[in-house]
Amino acid sequence: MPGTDRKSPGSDSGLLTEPKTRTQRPPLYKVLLLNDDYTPMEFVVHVLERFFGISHQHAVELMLTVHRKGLAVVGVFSFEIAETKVTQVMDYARRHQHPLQCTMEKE
Ligand code: TYC
Repeated sequence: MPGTDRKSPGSDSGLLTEPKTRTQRPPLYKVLLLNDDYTPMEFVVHVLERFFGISHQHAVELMLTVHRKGLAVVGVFSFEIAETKVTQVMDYARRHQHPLQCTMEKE
């Protein structure tokens, strides 16, 4: 029947065509640690190890980068994971009465 032979050679079966819309990657968020004059260096190193799974050696280097430059990216995550990390660090710092600040921004 004319018009019903959708898979005949040369007709568009839809199998090799580009999708109508591009698949969107979920946005990523940088988690930043900010320097201050009061939080002890060892506390920052501990936070990086505890909440970001960073090795002791890397944590010391990263803490010193924040100390010298004012801030550093300590991880890149989906929105929900980034938000959880920020909340965990801020709560932990507050409980220990340190003014450490942790924020996130879209990559
Ligand atoms: N500047 C702090 C000090 O000299 C150390 C420090 C490092 C604080 C990193 C916060 O995110 C920070 N004790």
